[in-house]
Amino acid sequence: RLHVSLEERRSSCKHPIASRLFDLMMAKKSNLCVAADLPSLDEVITLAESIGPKIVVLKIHVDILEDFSLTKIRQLKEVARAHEFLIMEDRKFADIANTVQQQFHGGVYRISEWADLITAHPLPGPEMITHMFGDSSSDSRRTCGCVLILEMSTKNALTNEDYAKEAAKWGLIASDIVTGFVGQSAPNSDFPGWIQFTPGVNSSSASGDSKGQQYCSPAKAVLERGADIIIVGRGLINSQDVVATAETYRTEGWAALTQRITNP
Ligand code: UP6
Repeated sequence: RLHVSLEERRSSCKHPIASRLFDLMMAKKSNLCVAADLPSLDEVITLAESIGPKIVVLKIHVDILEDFSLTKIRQLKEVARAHEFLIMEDRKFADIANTVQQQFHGGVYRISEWADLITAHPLPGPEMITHMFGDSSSDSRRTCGCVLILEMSTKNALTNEDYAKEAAKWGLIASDIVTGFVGQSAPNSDFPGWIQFTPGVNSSSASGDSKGQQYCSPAKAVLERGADIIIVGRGLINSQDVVATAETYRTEGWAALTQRITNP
């Protein structure tokens, strides 16, 4: 995967959302995902309108928004359509299938109605994922891709090498649903169609925050850790000029990805 061209990887992926993401990356010359961890959907929409052209994914946590409504999330969908990026709901599902099904499709948020990508912990086993997305006739199988959390960016995380390796195997079992993974390194058993998302990316000199988060630069994430998509949160949303900062992260991330592919 690491040194294969994006065109070739696109042809080996099994999910329409993964194909769309490869298309967006190539068209926008971007591998930037912004973590819009803001308190309101109004602010998320304003941010998305300004940085939309520079990103391929906007990642949100729907349960931290104080003004959530389906009307506003549809507005965000319109912005995503206009500026061509995907919306990832970072829900980190991790329960028995019967519960997760309800969290994904029901409740106030109705995540499956609008999310292009969701995150899930592999901890409960592969059945959680297959039941959550339903059988082959279910719409969610085509409209939403699952991103498995194989490794976390935090200090002392329990997601060690063995865990990530086992979890990657489960991902392959459900490879028509799993479009990629969140990780800090490339697992041996990944395949070209999978997309690696790496959070904990920040260009500042800080090695992390004061709460266990650990940071590395965009170049290190891509060249040393195997990131295809870099996830940047506070490094961008707290900056004075979010558009200029998005452009800097886009340029650095894309240059590193191009370098990795062309100079293995
Ligand atoms: N995130 C991580 N580490 C993980 C998984 N997810 O930081 O292992 C998510 C966080 C946050 C974003 O939930 O939304 O990525 C990182 O934000 P930051 O750049 O502001 O630290």
